Amino acid sequence: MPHSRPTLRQFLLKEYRTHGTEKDLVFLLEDIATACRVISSRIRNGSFAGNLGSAGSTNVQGETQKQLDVIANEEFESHCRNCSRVAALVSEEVDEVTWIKDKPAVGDYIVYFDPLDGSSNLDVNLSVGSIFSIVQLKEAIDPSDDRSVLLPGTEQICAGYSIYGPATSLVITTGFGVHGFTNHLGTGEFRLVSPDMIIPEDTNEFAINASRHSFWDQPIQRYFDECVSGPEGPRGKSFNMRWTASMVLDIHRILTRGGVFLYPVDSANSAAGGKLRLLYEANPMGYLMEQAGGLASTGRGRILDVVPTSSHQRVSVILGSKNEVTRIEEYFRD
Ligand code: AHM
Ligand code: MG
Repeated sequence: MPHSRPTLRQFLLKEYRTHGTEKDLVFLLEDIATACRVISSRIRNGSFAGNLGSAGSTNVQGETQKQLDVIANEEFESHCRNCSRVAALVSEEVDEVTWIKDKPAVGDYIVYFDPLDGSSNLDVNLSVGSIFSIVQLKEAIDPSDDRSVLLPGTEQICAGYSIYGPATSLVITTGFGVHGFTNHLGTGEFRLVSPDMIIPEDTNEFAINASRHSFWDQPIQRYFDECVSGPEGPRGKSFNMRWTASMVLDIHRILTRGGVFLYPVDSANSAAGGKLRLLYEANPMGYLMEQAGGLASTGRGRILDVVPTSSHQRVSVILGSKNEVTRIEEYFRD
């Protein structure tokens, strides 16, 4: 019965009482949840509203923006602005930092987000999602300098994602485990369905875009080749492979049943630094992975320790079940 499951508000107020989660963070998370509900509805009705196609513009990464990329960005931004503690927004879809406060102070929040991840899947009616990360300022920063928002993933106090799939889900951490909610259509509430999500340490499933095999570094080729060599190969077992081209979905599957996700730097994307963005894709997913007992690595070190040098910086991403990520890191050391 849906009513036996705590709503997002009930859950967050419990976190406020037991862990001292700030009230303003509770309000901000509720506003983000509302943005996700609205984005979900806009996507479901996209064909009727005629907004599934291209927006006719490109973002700072040089990618063609979908109309729904732009719509999702507007929804995220307007709902985050409700919170009086939000000092700045960093979005995949906006070149510059969006400064909201002219005097960002200690305790204020910066929200980093990818409003519509995997949007190339929209035209073929496959699931997409939103990813977000929240950092709390430990000191006042200068809003005239966009580099002020370049803080490492270790500074995150909250991260999460939403999935617009058969159901609309919201998965969050505020540093006390990872918790999954599903939007209940009857009440309109996000309700807790997966408390304390934990990633199995071992797995026989991996996710990678195998069409890039010829571009990969040797450690990634070795890992992949061993996984597909079956019970007679060095791993002594069969592996399954899944790739949705939507990071939120691949990560959600891994959080649910284990696995490892790889989007490494390779010879074809190294000039850009990789494919996935550090501040609003790798860091939030890395934080969630660690909170669920998994690992998040570049192959050569912890993702959360990477010191950012630009807002839209890309990074090598390997995350998921602990023993697989550790193995891949060993291959890099070899
Ligand atoms: P996006 O933020 O522009 O949608 O790009 C990120 C997406 C990830 O969701 C996904 O893992 C990856 O790009 C897919 O890349 P590829 O098309 O190379 O498979
Ligand atoms: Mg993305």
